[in-house]
Amino acid sequence: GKTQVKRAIVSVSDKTDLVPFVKGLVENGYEIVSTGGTKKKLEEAGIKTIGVEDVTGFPEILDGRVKTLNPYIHGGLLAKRDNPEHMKTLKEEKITPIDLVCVNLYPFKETIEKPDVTLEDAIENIDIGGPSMLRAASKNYQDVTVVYDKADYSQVLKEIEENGETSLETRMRLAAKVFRATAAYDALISEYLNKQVGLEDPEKLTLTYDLKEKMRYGENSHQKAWLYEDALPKKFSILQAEQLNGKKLSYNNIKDADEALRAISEFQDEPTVVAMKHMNPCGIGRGDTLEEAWQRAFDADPVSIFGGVIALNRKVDLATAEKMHKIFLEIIIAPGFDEDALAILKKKKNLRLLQVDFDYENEPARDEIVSVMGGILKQEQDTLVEDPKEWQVVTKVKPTEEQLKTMLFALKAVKHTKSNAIVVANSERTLGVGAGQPNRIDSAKIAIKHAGDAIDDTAVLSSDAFFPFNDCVEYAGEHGIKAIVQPGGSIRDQDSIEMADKYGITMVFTGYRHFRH
Ligand code: 93A
Repeated sequence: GKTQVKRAIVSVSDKTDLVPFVKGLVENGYEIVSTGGTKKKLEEAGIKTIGVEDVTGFPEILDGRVKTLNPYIHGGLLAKRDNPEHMKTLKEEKITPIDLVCVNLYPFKETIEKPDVTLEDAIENIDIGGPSMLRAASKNYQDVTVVYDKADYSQVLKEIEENGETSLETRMRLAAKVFRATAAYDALISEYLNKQVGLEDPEKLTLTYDLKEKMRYGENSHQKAWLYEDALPKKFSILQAEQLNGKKLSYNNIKDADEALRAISEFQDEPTVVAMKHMNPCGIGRGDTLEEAWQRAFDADPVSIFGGVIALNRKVDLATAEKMHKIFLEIIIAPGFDEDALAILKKKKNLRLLQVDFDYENEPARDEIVSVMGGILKQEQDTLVEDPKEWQVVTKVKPTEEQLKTMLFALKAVKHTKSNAIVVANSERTLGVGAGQPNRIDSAKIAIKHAGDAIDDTAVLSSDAFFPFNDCVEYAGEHGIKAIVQPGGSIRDQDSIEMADKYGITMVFTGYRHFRH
């Protein structure tokens, strides 16, 4: 048969699984060219290789910044084997064709993820020579096999063992994979550098997401689904949570858990518990202790909390755990769990326990992205912090300090409730949540009916958007509400103000709407 020697260049940063692959190449008649660290690794494993400097006739220079950037390498990669002119040139210039490239890149992502990374360190980890070889080999996939992902080592070797070469189809697939990878590599570098110089352009969209997991299914069991993770460092995120117990998170779990985490981040000063259900809070409670906060979140809606996603803003103690253990919950998210609390909660095998680093301060508020048919929408997160000093009192009755504090609490709840959103709350907890109705009065009715007898002089009603008519205020007045907080801005505001005055309600305009759809 034809025993023409083939040539591979091997230059990898991630050297796992490399040795058996290269051994296999050698056994199938390949000679190996390699760079400094790779050469060392292969020779330690008893594989003879040609140093890249012996091919280029040039030493590795500038601390390795220039090792493979050379026509003896790139000529060997880019020459078309069926082009006589190309092959003549190789002969004249004494360039040996290269048939296979095995390269993976300087670990830029891993480098910028280090907490104490310097800019200099990051820049040194921008690979130039590696992507150049990968791209050259990929452009010439007709003749060259490019192996970037170690997951492809076994298939490539198998094809070479069986047929002496890879199939054209495989080479094309590998080439396409490389261009996706090098594009993502560069996109991350650009994103990182833009952040460094504070020149982020929100209108430039770079999507640098890696597949984190193929999920069992999506929103329903007949929908396939995938989870992706952006490449930037993060802490306060469900994707960074340490799972201490329970089954894998499902698609819906991740959405609910993320929403619960966003909601709990609003409450930092006092022990607070958010119970999230189908992307709406069914109960938010606060207290002097976490146990008290839990009890109040539970009392807010003991029916809906069944199967809920719970986020707590303090380390879970035994007393709180014992109470939570009594009911069926999907997920519990907290900054930590006391050992005895964990032991109790772990008795339920399926209960998902997530420990998240509650380092909200240092977490950049990434833009939100949703898809529409044929495109995507991006917006900043609603990170607006309401300030009672900026509010406008529009009624004869003025709010008390206590009412203002409850309004702030109710607004934080309504901000994380699907529009049209109405939340009734007192100083301890939400009393009623009206979510997602296509008209505001129905949301108000749901919230007020749910609150029922719990409505007393301390109860506050909050609305995520203005009242188009005075019917919500009237309904609230009829049911004993004494304080309302809403953005204001309707052409019929005056009707609502007069209605509030009629019932002796104090009403405040914030000036900011908090739709969440
Ligand atoms: O510094 S580089 O951008 N310049 C080059 O010419 C070059 N050639 C290969 N980086 C270069 N490489 C990269 O070196 C490869 O992509 C690979 O990640 C790494 C392997 O180096 P070593 O074999 O010394 O461990």
